[in-house]
Amino acid sequence: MATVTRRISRRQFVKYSAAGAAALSGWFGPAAARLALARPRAAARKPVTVATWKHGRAATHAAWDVLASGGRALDAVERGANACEDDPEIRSVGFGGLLDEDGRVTLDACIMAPDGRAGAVAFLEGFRNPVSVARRVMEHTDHVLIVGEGARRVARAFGFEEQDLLTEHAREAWLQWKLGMSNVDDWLSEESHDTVGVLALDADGDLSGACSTSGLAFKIHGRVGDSPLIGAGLYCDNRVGAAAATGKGEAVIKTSGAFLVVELMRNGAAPEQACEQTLRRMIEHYGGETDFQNCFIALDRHGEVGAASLRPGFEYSVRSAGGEEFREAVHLLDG
Ligand code: SD4
Repeated sequence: MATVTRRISRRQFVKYSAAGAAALSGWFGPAAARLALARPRAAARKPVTVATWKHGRAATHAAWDVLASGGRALDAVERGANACEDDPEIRSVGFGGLLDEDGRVTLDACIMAPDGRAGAVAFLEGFRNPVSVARRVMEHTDHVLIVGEGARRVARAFGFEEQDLLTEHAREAWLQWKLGMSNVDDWLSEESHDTVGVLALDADGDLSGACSTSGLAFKIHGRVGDSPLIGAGLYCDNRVGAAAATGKGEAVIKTSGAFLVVELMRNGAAPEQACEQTLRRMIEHYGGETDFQNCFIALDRHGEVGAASLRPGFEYSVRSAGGEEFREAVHLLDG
């Protein structure tokens, strides 16, 4: 096998012009806030659940079973995330998740409850339901985030079954990636956009969220993205709303993505607008130009759902008493 020299990518980002900068800063000014308040709002509803991507359908189905029988949002989001984690065909979450550069499945996840409690695990190996381990961290410790071997110990202590999460598909994809590397390549992870973020509002009006991923495919061993970070990949405030991210985690971390979405909703933005404005902040952070995909879903306390992505192609699944819907999010950039 070829020797791979690892260097971090030195992609250059185009500097934006003074005019562009002025326009970007205008997006966040008072005018934008007034616009947000003036826009007509979609009819609200509860209970309701929303999840990222087409495979979020597995999540919203499982979450809806809980909500429709009067269950709590917290149980709904855990069950929803578990449905994706258990499915080997969903290749960036749980069992069957894509590998890191060393050929290992390492999982990140978090969960947040209506009362503000949160739990998370990162760089977890050998357990297919990291969201449930995160829930144990939340409910049985006074910590928020436990990583690596420590997270494995928590999983073992709570009786989760240890297993090999490697599937043939994931192994083949990793071998292909390895063969395609040369020793003059910069290190680049592949962008796989399959993180599942699940949000739910239950019949009592309580909100919760969960997020689960194997992270970017072929990432550097030990790399952790946004998905287990409260405020980045997920945030939930029962008085306002909840939000989750998918896409390039580094960009989400640098903009405190999910937290910003919720804060914008707190200031009057509708869920879709809050997602859009957060993505604009991300574009601004990257000097006006991005070469990756990022997406947010949001759910406010009235049951209004919204989403937005940097680029086309982000679909998400919504489930309520009105039935099941797939929607394609509005996008800010072409191609
Ligand atoms: C990460 N945000 O680890 C995750 C990857 C992702 O859809 O969302 N994929 O950066």
